[in-house]
Amino acid sequence: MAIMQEIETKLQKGISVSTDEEVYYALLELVKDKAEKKVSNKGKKKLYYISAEFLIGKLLSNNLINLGIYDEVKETLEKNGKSLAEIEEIELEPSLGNGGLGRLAACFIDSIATLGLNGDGVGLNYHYGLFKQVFENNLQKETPNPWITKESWLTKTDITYPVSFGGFTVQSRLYDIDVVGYNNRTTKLHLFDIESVDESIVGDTIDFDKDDIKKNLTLFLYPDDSDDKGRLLRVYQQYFMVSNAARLILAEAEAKGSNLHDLADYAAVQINDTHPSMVIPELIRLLQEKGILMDEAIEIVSKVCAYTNHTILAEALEKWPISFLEKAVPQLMPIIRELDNKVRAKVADESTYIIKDGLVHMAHMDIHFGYSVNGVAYLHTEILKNTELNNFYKLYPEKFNNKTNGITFRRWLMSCNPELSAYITELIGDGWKKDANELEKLGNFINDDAVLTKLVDIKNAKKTELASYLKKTQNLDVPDNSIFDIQVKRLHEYKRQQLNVLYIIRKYFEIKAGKKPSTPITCFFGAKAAPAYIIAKDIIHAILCLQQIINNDPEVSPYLKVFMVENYNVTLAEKLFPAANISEQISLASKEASGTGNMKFMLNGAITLGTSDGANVEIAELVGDENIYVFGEDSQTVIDRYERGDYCSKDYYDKDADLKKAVDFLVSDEMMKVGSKENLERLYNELLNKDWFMTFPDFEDYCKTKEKAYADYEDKKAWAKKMLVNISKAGFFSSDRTIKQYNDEIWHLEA
Ligand code: GLG
Repeated sequence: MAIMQEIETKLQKGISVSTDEEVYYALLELVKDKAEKKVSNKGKKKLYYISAEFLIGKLLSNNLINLGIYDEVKETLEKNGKSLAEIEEIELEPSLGNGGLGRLAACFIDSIATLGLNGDGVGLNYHYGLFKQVFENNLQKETPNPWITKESWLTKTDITYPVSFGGFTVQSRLYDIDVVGYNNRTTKLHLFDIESVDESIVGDTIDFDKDDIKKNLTLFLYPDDSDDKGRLLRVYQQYFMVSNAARLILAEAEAKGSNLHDLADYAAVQINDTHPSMVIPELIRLLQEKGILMDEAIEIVSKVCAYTNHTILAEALEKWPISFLEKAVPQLMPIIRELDNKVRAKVADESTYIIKDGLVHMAHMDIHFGYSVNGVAYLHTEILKNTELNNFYKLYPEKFNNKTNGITFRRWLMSCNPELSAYITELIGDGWKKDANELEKLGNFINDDAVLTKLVDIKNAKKTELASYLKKTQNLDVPDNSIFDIQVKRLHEYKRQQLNVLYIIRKYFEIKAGKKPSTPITCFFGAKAAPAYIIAKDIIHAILCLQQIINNDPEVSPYLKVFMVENYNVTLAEKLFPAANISEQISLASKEASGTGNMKFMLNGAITLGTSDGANVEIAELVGDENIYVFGEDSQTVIDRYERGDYCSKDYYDKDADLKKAVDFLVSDEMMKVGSKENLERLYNELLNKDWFMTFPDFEDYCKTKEKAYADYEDKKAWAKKMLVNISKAGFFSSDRTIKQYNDEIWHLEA
């Protein structure tokens, strides 16, 4: 049947006489039908990618692309006076993740499906995603972010398990989302929920009663964990997730003929950061219930579970008080104690014990009782081996391995930048869609002026598109003839949005003093700060104040503008990456495990301005010095300075007049006029007395390197060559490559 007819059958009327909303729901159903009919890999061994977050973003376009019907649907709609872009606006984004870790999980299931591997995602069906960010008085406010409408991508299944907590039991329910691979198979995202969740306890804010677990268990993604109740709820969520996962794993293995002693032939579990770590003791517990003795159960599980570390920041390595686990999941504590005893019996190094000072160290359990430990970029894995987890590396060198992150090119090029995608295909054919390394063929056009011009044209068109989208949705007046310099990622001090802020202030003074840039500059930020992260919110405040001051200053605004886009999410990301000229990747060296935004920018022809951190290091190696702007101290220098503990930000402030002027501006009369004294003073004091993420030592080099990038931008042709090289070398960062490596080296599934 022609697509037109299929859509109209769903609508039971003509497309042209239907509303956008009706067409959206018709397309949703159509895609779900088609996805259901695709076969999935039914091989013996299956991967379970367990993750507290799957930041899937809107699914309509991506699914249409992967089903191979995107163009046809788009044209059909156009013929009937409809625009796919507008219909997409109806879809609510499932913001089921905070940032990179959650988005990575979403890219991974896309690649698992595309490669036709037998693997599913397992997580939670949060009724509200990460909060919606609203700006009021130049401050971030958090409001609830619902995404489930009566028809959605979720399909209710009959799978349900009783899950017991200390003192009560809940009944779970599994909902599935079909994940369509590119022109290939499908796989499932399994999201567990309970039916007693009560959305009516949510008002206009994200505060809610955290006591009644039956009503709030899956209500929100990561509730505010600044207080004990929020942290405790997180333990309930995590156990609920892994207990369901463990039951599903055992049931599916048994259904395929496993006697459970051979579980490792049927299942591999990837533990995405420590949030799902309790799956280890839970699997052991369930195996015991099925009659397997403790020692053997431990051995079985140790051959099934593998752990991915995503950060070296201490606060993100979860350590739960024993009292929390005793209250929420008392049935696990004897098992965790037994695991700890086993470690104590064989290992002398106390720093690796699971239970220490009343805390259960989740990562320690993963490393001792998992068969693989991986970092997410070359540098990150080296730091884990040589510094952060060195004590574990000495015990189990064979367990450690690197899997440099990747992104799905279906969403991050084909879907978000169809113009560039089509042009690439025109030049080199469409083999790159299945084998991203073929992008290298673009290198043949490095001296082809027509190609270089066209790349710039496409970039300019995407800039105009972003500008009009931001006008329409956020009423921002973005000059599209300027350099688009973009920093989008979660707000965190280690990512150093504050360093970018200090540069902008310096530039503002420079322009005021008469030194005007040849091409105007537009600095974009997009970031949510965790609701309880005070300094991060102060940084947002400073950016919004600067935006107000600079954009309204007639002397400066023709040359420099600042925009903090509201509610940065996957949907906005898809508009920002294609429009960027400069990609800001300025984390303190050693602190960003990988980054994945850096890859999305590169793939869309933005040039990286970054430190030698995370995957930036690999980007630099691939594109060469000419095609990236690297600045700042290297990771070893930073690690050594932390080790010495002698960093004093004030020394830098006293020595560098420009830096001093920029820092002082934070508490100037101009800023106080538009901002809040409390927030601005706190940020000022933090930088001057602490600056834990060492922005000051990198300030000078950052400014110098950024000026060099802006100056280079003036040579249009030379810049276009840099763009071409970046795109052509991005193939390595396809998540298809990453997933293939996970499979070849960790999971060993049959394709
Ligand atoms: C982490 C890290 C990022 C990394 C991402 C995916 O901070 O550097 O790219 O995981 O591995 N918590 C995160 O988002």
